[in-house]
Amino acid sequence: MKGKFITIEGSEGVGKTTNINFIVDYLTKHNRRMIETREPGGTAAAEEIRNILLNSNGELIPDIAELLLFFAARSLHLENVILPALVAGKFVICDRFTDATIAYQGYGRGFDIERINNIAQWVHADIQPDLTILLDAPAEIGMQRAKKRGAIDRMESEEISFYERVREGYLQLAEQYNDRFVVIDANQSLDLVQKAIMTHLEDLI
Ligand code: T5A
Repeated sequence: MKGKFITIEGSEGVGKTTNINFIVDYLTKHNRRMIETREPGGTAAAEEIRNILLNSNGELIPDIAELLLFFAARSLHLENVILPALVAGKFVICDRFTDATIAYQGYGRGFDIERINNIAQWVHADIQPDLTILLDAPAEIGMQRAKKRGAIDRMESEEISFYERVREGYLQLAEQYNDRFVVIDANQSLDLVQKAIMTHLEDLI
């Protein structure tokens, strides 16, 4: 792969969208070719799956269906968007990837992590991000920010303890894969968050 795969992770409302815009501006200023994309989503069909996952119109989505839908969307996204961009030498800036499945469906819902890793291996073999930026903040803070921003979706409607487990899961992943993860305190001013992100981008480019 000639390109670089950068993922941005964190629980609800930690500032992923805000900081992805910052990353895109930074790379544009440095004349890097890139695509900006997100999970679940990133292709027409994967965006339809996103709609099902985030707004199920009251229909119960069993946890197993949720897990498999995230991976189905990921498979579409990888084959049709991420891999072609990486092969073409572009930076891929992606809002969430498989770490989110481990944090949300593994630590949050309680699925066996080994089982999730097996599906991940099946769906994307050895494809891993080159850099994963984990924006970390207490679940309470992130939920307050997300609620202030507007209506909440199905995945934002859990008890606070769910997002605390998700945060814990992300921190465990960051420790386990410390070769590609950087953890940034998202509970500080946006200016400081972006200074920290910039340091890591400088290293990467
Ligand atoms: N999911 C996803 C799974 O369960 N499994 C999976 O495998 C995958 C891929 C996707 C949902 O699906 C789940 C996780 C999610 O629940 P999403 O599109 O990723 O959803 O959306 P959210 O995580 O819900 O992202 P949000 O858009 O809610 O939050 P962001 O993008 O993290 O936050 P952002 O940038 O919109 O900021 C929120 C507010 O905070 C302010 C911003 O201005 C904004 O108003 N803010 C700050 N305020 C003060 N200080 C700072 N440092 C700030 N940074 C941002």
